[in-house]
Amino acid sequence: MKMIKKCSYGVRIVFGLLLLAFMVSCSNDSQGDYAGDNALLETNHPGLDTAQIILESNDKMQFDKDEIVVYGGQTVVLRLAHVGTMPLASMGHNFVLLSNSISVADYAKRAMNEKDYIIDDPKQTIAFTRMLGGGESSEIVFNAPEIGTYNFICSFPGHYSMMKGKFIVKQ
Ligand SMILES: [Cu+2]
Repeated sequence: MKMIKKCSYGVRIVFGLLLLAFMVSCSNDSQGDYAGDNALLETNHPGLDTAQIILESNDKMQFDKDEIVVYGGQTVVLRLAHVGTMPLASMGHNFVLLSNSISVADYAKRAMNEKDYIIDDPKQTIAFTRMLGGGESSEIVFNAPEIGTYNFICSFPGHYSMMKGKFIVKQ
């Protein structure tokens, strides 16, 4: 009996730790607290292992940057924040980094027919965030692609003509 009691106590500790880990991981994808995270703003100097990028999107169908610069070999931590208030269904935004083998218009047109407006093919899509509604934010981590200039867009139908920019990987 003593053994069983010890076990269930241990199980409770493990469960507690899992719950804690879950809460911590959820807070990374929190809603609306991006203003408080300005401390982790852009750090994209050459020589750093990690580039931290914060990209904002809004209810006017705009990104706040049309150019993002990182350096070859870096790990990119990119946070997309939707600083508007409109819901995902009418003003959803994501960040999609396109491979060089595909044009923005071609990608956006074909993505309209895909689940979550993402073409599920690493040869066409280098990295992407989930689609966000107003007040939400999301972080992704990916390796900088090889040195060159890439396009990024929001692939919500009709948004790419206004919501696009260059993602530049420098030496
Ligand atoms: Cu959008």
